[in-house]
Amino acid sequence: MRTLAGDIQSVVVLTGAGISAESGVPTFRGEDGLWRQYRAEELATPAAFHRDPRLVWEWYDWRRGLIAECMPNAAHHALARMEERVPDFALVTQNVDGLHHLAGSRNIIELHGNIWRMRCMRGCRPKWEDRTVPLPERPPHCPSCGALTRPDVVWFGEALPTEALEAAWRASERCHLMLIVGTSAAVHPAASLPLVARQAGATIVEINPRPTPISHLVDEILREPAAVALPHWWARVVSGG
Ligand code: BJW
Ligand code: ZN
Repeated sequence: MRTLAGDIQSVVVLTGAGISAESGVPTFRGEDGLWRQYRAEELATPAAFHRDPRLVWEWYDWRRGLIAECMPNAAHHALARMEERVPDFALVTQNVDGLHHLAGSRNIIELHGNIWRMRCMRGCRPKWEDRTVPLPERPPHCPSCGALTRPDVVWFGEALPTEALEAAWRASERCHLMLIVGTSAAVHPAASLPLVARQAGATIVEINPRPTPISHLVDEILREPAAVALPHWWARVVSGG
């Protein structure tokens, strides 16, 4: 493998739904990715919410219920340990499940928001955390003004939070090593970050049981589940093997 001791001075990890699969969180595009007969692309949109907020909230309420029962797995924990050893470390996640926080990671950049945060559609108050499952009403309404409430996540066609995207972009430009874990790399701009790192000369490692559109540009591929591969890979890197 090309990973050198110097590479682990500056590391970006890009995670997707696959890292939480072994914790029991369904992925979006795998066999378990369908909810009722819907695909993520049909529900995670402003148009879907506008058309049928109750349906969209039923999906989120179902997912919140599932996630509430899930614990971080060995891959989440390995990343928290990695952060302690790497001087310049950023964990860029597309996941909204909060499992990286639970595992103890600190420098987390959430590109697609967080399923436990709510926001008023009128924007009358700052965003707030609400961990109630199941929700007493679907769709829920703003406790201050009574308008519709939405989950503070990023739907298709919506801009990613500027600060998060800029931080992820900068970290990708300067990292020596990018580790890509459990993402289909189908959704942009997150899927462009490996390209940014590659063009800046970083070593790229992919951990995913299946090939993805970015597999051709990586230096090392581990075709194994993250909870197996990630702790082994990290142990190998720190032991210099
Ligand atoms: C395992 C495993 C195990 C299984 N271990 N691995 C450029 C080109 C083409 C299109 C676009 C483009 N730029 C923008 C677009 C449009 C669009 C887009 O990308 N469309 C594509 C689908 C074609 N992007 C957007 O609309 C984005 N917004 C945007 O660009 O705005 C521009 C703008 C600017 C200014 C003003 C206005 C607009 C927004 C994208 C938002 C994505 N949102 C979602 C929902 C979030 C909320 C929620 O959770 O409900 O994010 S969709 C969904 O996909 C979710 C995920 O974060 C995201 C990525 O999915 P992920 O994590 O990769 O999961 P899966 O299921 O796809 O893959 C799992 C992987 O794990 C698989 O590979 C498995 O093999 C693997 N796996 N078990 C390791 N045990
Ligand atoms: Zn309000």
